[in-house]
Amino acid sequence: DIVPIRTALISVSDKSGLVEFAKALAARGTKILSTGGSAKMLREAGIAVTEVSEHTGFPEILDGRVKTLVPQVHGGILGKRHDPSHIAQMAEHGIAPIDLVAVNLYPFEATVARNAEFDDCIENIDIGGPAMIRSAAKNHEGVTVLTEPSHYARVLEEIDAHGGTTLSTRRSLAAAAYARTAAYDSAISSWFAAQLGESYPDRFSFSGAKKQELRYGENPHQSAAFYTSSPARFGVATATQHQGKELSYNNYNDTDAAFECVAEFDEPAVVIVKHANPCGVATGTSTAAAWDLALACDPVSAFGGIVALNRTLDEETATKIVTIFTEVIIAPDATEGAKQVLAAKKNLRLLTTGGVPSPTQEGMTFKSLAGGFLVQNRDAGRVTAEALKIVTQRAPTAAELEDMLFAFRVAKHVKSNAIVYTKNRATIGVGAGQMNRVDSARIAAWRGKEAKLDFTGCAVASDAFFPFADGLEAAIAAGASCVIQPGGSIRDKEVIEAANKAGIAMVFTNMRHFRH
Ligand code: 93A
Repeated sequence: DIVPIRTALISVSDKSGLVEFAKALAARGTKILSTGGSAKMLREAGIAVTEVSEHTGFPEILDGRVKTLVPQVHGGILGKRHDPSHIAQMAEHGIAPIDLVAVNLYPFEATVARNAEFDDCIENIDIGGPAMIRSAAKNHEGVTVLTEPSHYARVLEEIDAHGGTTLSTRRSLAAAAYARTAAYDSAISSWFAAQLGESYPDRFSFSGAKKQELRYGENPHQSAAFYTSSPARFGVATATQHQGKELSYNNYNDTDAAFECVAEFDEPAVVIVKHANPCGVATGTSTAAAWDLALACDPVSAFGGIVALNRTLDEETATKIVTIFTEVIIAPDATEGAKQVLAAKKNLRLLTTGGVPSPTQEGMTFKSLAGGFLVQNRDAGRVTAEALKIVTQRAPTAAELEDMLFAFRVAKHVKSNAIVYTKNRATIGVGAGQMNRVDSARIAAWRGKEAKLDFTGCAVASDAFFPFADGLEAAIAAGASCVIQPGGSIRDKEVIEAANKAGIAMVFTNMRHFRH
């Protein structure tokens, strides 16, 4: 099953390693066919090369849009090497076999990443390249296909060892080839959907570039990797790591949750996350002030947590954070002073993202199921003061309104059932991931009171409506004076009556934020 490489077709946009590879092939007696730019580079390096246009007798036309889309190329790649009829037809039409195809594609993803104009992106959609890659991969029985520079050394080693490539290598390269063209087309379709101004779950296709192989997954016996996808969003995908060991799967998940939550706030804010749930969120006049309040919410859980800031990490805040064991700090940027403070903590990881993402940016999220995955638009919903409907006899004060909106924004980032108590734009109790709302209301208050926090006159947010009055009553018993919740339960009347009876203010958002 060894196939010697007599003729190779080289057409690459990423020209790294190209000259060395072609030189090595030529030295082993391979005839090299190549397209315009690739041929020019090889010729300048003193390598004997035949232009594809010369080989086919057909010039590159339409500004290079048609270079290799001709029968001499595709017939040469696709013809079966051991089929007498194919051999006869190739001879009849003067088509010579091509044994190796080294093609990498127009840099569509990189063009999108640099925010190029629409027409520029369109021009960078490669047609001939994927066609050759797919042809060569289909006919891997007789053809070797290389789709990235890292494949060059592997193939050369095999040629030296066996005088050609083995079937198992050709099959493995064919699989890599189809993975590449699939990812390429997905990148194009995702970009196209985004150009239309909306994201469409009904035509979702995942395209990701592997950013990092992870040490393991959620548990040590699972393997894992981090893929990034477009369009870009400030966060773990754009982050630069300044110190500490590699982030793990769980670190990435938690760090993402923390940064997405902190991005909700306009004023300086700090979020501390444990197991993808915030255990302390606060805003303040500075991030240092916000840190104190966020930590006070639940200092027990904050141990070994992930800290996110929506401002540049400064020295004062860094000095405070390092007093407790912290896994990761993520911020748009960090001052030199802050970096120096963290440098003493070798295991603490610092990530800077270059910016804060917009909470209302469109995008997709997905969740895997056995045998498939669910796709939806990301929760870009954002309740404003104007959208609130006061449903109780007592109207909230301006300060209560502010606190309620803050609480509801936090609740959006807490696993359901979510109940969030806040005071002065800082959380004082977070109830997450319970199977009923009344337990969430009780647990959050119990936790806050363990931390010696005063609940009198606090605000409470619920991510979804109270199905019964009991959850609300638990919040009132804890000390809440105002409540923000979506409303919409068939028992809303009972719930409103319980609020009126206690003399508290309640507003409906008409938007819920489940996060399961
Ligand atoms: O414009 S294309 O879609 N039409 C083609 O016929 C074609 N043939 C090769 N793009 C085509 N290519 C691509 O050109 C290759 O995939 C490669 O990325 C690039 C190499 O061009 P050059 O050798 O001129 O730099």
